[in-house]
Amino acid sequence: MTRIDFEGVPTDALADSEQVRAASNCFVQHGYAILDHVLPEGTVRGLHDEFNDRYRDYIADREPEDSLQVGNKRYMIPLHLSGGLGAPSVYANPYVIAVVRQVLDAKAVLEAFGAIVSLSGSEAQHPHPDGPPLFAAGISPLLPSHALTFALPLVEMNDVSGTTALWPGSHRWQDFKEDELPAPERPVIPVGSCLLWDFRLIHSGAPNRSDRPRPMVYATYARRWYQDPANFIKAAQQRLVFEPAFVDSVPAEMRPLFAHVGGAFLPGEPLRR
Ligand SMILES: O=C(O)CCC(=O)C(=O)O
Repeated sequence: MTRIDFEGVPTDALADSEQVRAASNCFVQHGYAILDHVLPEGTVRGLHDEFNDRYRDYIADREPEDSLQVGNKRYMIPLHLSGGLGAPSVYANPYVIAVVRQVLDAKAVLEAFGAIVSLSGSEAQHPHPDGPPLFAAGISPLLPSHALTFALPLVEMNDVSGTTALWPGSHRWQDFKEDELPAPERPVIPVGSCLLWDFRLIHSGAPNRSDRPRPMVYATYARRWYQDPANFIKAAQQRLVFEPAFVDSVPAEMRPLFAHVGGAFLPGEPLRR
């Protein structure tokens, strides 16, 4: 599997860097990108502690009203955009955003933010894409990406804790039969690395055979006109959770990520008429 190492890569002029170009090419061609060293290991260990502390009520085999069960012993929960988990280095990591802006659009938005918790003993998910085809199954695989999932594991993802199994290239498939799929790729994602996959890519959370939960922070980045139609199906689920004061803390160059939010930080550009 292709991996791109961002250790020590300066964050200015990232769009022109060979690393961002390589990650974007891999994403467009294979439907995924693995980015190593996007955050220091110690920072992510701190995020894990914070998660265990702030979200301890969610680390259980039950579905709270604001959460969604996404498999056996596996839950998608909202994360409040505050504290370390809500820091710009997480929701707007410069390396990740540089790739997002190349593979989606310079005006891509943060559509949803939360965590997926795979509890000890969770079973494999059914292989799935994150959303239905755009327009039609014949057209969707031909199009550029419209949305992607960012996954930042808070513990190493491997054969024991479980990883996200991927079927590279499947974002270009018109259809698939679960029982005819080839063997997937099962990347090890160390603490401090992350995984991006196209919303159309077939993937599956692998079983957690360890004795502890395996949480991952996730974000959905999307073209501004797209709203995930599949993963927010309960009234109490919220895509983004933040206090009004959060708005002022968003770095200016990251404000376009919130351009779709009610009372948007940035107006859209008017059409020339
Ligand atoms: O748990 C994982 O590794 C992936 C979860 C996932 O793909 C999903 O819930 O859609």
